[in-house]
Amino acid sequence: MLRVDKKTKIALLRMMLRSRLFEEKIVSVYGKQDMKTPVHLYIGQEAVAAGVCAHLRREDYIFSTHRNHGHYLSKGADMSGMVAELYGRRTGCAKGKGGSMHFVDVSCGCMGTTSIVGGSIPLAVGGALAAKVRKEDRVSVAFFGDGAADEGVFQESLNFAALHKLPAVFVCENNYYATNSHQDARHAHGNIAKRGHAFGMHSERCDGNNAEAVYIASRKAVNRARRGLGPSLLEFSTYRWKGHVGPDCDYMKGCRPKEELESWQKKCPIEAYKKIILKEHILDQSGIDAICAEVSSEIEAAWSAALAAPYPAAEELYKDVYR
Ligand SMILES: Cc1ncc(C[n+]2csc(CCOP(=O)(O)OP(=O)(O)O)c2C)c(N)n1
Ligand SMILES: [Mg+2]
Repeated sequence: MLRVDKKTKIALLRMMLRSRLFEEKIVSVYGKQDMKTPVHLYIGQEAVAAGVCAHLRREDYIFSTHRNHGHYLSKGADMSGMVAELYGRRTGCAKGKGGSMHFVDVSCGCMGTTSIVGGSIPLAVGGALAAKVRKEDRVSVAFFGDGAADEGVFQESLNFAALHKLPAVFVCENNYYATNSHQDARHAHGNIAKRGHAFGMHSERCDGNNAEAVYIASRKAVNRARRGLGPSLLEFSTYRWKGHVGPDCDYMKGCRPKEELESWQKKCPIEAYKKIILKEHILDQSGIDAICAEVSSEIEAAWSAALAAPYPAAEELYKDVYR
């Protein structure tokens, strides 16, 4: 395995902690019911966003899904704009009119998210095609779930990107469920990465709860895209801890076995990585605590600013929206 340097290790841990603590804050306040947007939480999957986005430059594009918070934070989107959007405030990244599923921050390549399952995939292909046509040095990444691999547009997009050798990276986060439907009930073959081989594309499947494994697989895919070698398909095996939507766990509703959730919680990407960081003497416990404290104050500041911000004015209701 290629080595990961010390600075990158700390950056990966910080990124994962930002996603985790941000969403734990959502969980802690959601019951107050003043955050009206539905939220699809990413808790448990943080290593994927951190490991992929660690290779992306500000001008690279990402296109994301309903489960987007970790992707946006890892790509460098402004946290205050995200929190304000969750509360429907005018200072939100979509001016308070989109909510969690419609984050956008074009200034850092966060090109938008779509709640249409599979929608991020052709959009990222469009971003990659634009970069190629305009001769811009940009990589375009599509994040999507195993459920999106059910859609015909997934196959069509892989084919088009491979045919035109586009600088795209397809990142499938296989958390084994599309809402409450297990992959075994939907896919004739469980290996999604293999579908990339049908289009002659570099494809890899790896442990999505291992931040460094994600980092190393993504490095190859992003470098290939930058060097004009065409697109890659990466499948990361992972698991979401919360229900499909909302702050609660869903095993008590019979959506999946409690033991399954517990076995994945034992493989927490953040706890596993903290152990490595400590074992390799990259940081000691006080160093890790200091990162948590910094991230927590960033979160508190973003929350205070959002709650103090105004709602959009009534006369802005139809501005910036399609109707
Ligand atoms: C085209 C389309 N079909 C169905 C839905 C309803 N829906 C929303 S999320 C979801 C499951 C998506 O599963 P997956 O792609 O694996 O992402 P995950 O929620 O696991 O992150 C479904 C079926 C939708 N939004 N769009
Ligand atoms: Mg899924």
